[in-house]
Amino acid sequence: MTTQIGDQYLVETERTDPEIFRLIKEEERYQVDSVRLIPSENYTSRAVMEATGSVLANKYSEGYPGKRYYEGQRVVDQIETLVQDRAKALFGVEHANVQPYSGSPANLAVYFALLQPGDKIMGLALPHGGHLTHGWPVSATGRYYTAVQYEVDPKTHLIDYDAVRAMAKAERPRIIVAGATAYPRQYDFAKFGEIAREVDAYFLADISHISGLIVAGAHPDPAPYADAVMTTTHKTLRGPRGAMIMCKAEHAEAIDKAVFPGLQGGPHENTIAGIGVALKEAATDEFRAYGQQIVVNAKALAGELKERGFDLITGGTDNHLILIDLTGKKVIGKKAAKALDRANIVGNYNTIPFDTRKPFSPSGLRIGTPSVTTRGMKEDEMRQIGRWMDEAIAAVKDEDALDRIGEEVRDFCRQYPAPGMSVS
Ligand code: DSN
Repeated sequence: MTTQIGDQYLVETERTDPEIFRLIKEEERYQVDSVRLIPSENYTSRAVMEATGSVLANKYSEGYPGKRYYEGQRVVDQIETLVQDRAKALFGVEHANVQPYSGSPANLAVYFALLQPGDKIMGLALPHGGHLTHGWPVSATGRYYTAVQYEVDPKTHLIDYDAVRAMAKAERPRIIVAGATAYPRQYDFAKFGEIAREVDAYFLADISHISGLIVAGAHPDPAPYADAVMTTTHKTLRGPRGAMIMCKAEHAEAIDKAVFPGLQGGPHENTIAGIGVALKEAATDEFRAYGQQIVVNAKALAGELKERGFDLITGGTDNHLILIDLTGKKVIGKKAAKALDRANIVGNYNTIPFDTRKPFSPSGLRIGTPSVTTRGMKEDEMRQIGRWMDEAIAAVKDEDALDRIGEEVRDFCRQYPAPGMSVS
């Protein structure tokens, strides 16, 4: 493991804390040498990492630009305003709050802003691809609000908009949430907006997984229909770990008050600066091509897996994500995920709709193409990855075979630079 010439990254960490340095470098090596298929992960640019690790980590800035509770904000105010402006321009929204620490607190902030405790949230059920914070019972969002959960269609595994409409009419939720963590198809945001208006509910679009695709024009945009749009910033958008809430001007004050002082203290201005750098990158033609290629790659990988007899939920994908039902392969999701990891292919075990197994050992495997696309891999590489996945899952108990595949995968990965990484 060597540090490249001119690379000052972690030099001081190496000197003062060799243990942490060694572990970070080990993780860096792992990220370079593996095919990373977790659909919610990515590689940020070095510029994003630098901004996130900058002197801005030294600041406390409770409040908002022009209205802070601390002095010393003459520079920070300019940074946060610039990042807000970039978010508004990129997503075509009237207001952007760039302070949420991550997606879960951001969703909670939306509910805190727009609902009263006990009001009804209607979101996609977690085992059907939804998120904990869309009202699942173990989440605060399911404890402090009343939650009803729609499901996907039992046969097609697609969102059934007639069923969503019927549930909305019967349940009269105060807010309807669209968005998921394991749904491989596009959302009809116009229809969600229409249904929400029919029952006088707010509409929250949680675009965390797909915000980079939306920016790239590879997925329809919810902004014209939604009261609030929440995205994490580290998935397809390729920024640091954080989140943003975007909304119509009429909700701006309520959203801002909900984030601070409602739920959070001082914003992480270093992360906000990193988000700003990512938003600038996302406004380029290069990023547009990247977002389109994520989907092309997901389709290519899905095609290869289908040819090899894998059963894909909904039969394929039209976004960045593939959900595999491994029942027919007679391997449980967790065993497959662990075997793949040994072979340097990293995905995650996941429930599938109507899973008969428990969430900690479900029938499915969730993969996606944002990270491999960032490394410049295209359709041929996706087909190769599909072949290795098939081999590794067939060899689930054969450690020697998995290690041999792992070596091939490592050699392959080293041909594709991982942004921001300094190991060589
Ligand atoms: N944990 C994220 C994911 O992996 O999809 C969602 O919060």
